[in-house]
Amino acid sequence: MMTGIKFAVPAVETRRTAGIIALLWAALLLMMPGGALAASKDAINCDIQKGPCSLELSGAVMTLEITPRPVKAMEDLTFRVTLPEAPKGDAPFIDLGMPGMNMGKNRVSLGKTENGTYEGKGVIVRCPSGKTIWKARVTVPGTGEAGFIFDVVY
Ligand SMILES: [Cu+2]
Repeated sequence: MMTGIKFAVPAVETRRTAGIIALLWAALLLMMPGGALAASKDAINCDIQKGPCSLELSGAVMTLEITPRPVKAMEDLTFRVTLPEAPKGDAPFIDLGMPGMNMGKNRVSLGKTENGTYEGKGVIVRCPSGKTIWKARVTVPGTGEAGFIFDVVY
């Protein structure tokens, strides 16, 4: 019965479909800014397998390097943070986690090296979900924090 009506009034049906599509499109456009923002917050912002990554922190450039490469889960890794100038407060530290997932506490303490960078050892675990996107949140006490999001090899 329904199909019969559809075929009987194709012009009306097409116009209605076009109207619905226009409405959906308008709704999508309205939702876009928020949606894009939510996605970019957890999006990869660092190609850690290629080399050091830099992010802005309080107007200065902070760099993170993880070695050895490829950066693999369940291996002893060295985390190296470079800051334009030595922080006045305590040494920076790193919290390892996954975007949108509670992976428990996994903090890497950093110590100052001879050439003024900060280094520490840590292990990235293998997520049971199989997801490989990890986040290293670097906190510089008294200055702020920035999150490096990257892909890890399992
Ligand atoms: Cu996980």
